[in-house]
Amino acid sequence: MRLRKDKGIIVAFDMEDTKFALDLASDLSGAEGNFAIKVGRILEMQNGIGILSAIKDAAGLAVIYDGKIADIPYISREIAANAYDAGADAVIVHGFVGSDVVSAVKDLGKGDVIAVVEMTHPGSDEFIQPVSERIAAMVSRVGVEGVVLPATKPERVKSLARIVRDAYIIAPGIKAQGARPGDAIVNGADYEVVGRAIYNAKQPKEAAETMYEEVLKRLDAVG
Ligand code: NUP
Repeated sequence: MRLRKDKGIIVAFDMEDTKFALDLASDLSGAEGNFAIKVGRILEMQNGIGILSAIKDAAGLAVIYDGKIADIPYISREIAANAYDAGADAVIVHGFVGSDVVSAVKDLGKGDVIAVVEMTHPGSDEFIQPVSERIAAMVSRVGVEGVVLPATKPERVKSLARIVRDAYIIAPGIKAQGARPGDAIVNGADYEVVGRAIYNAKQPKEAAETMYEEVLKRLDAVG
């Protein structure tokens, strides 16, 4: 299952409770909206990489493995191969490690590659932000399917979106990290990534649906 270049919400699964994760995955299969799921290291650590196919089967949605791969090409490729073989439709790899790493993962040809271009936290401005235009140009040259840009810095989404063009843009940082739903999408992102604001909500499925509606409303408002 491939992610389309489309507007939607990627629900970040960073909880530790596997049963809760699987229940939320099956709830999301019937949710109104365009959703995908991103599984991070925390949930993987509780279960092993087999959690990817379990979540995918329960949700029937595209699943992204957010291992933020940042090793030498050989190791990065092996990590990515394990994730794809376990059911990941896409893997997230850091761009700052260089074109040989991103190409090694891309050359597997097993699924989408999503490259981190710039991050959401303030510390990203220290070392990554000064070179993120170059990272964006490099990952575009390699031909990744997707990129991560920071919803917490909407003006960066806007300017980096011009560089990445064909790749779909996924943007974390909504609510728990301060961005408002829609901040990234109105500036050119395709998906907003939301973790805590959904899985810590009293009714997570409804929170996801509301988030999707809010984003579409903001898009409508800007025409
Ligand atoms: O720059 C990034 N910032 C970020 O928060 C790149 C990421 N991949 N993420 C991920 O998005 C982070 O690992 C987490 O899974 C999610 C944000 O979660 P939350 O702040 O909505 O809870």
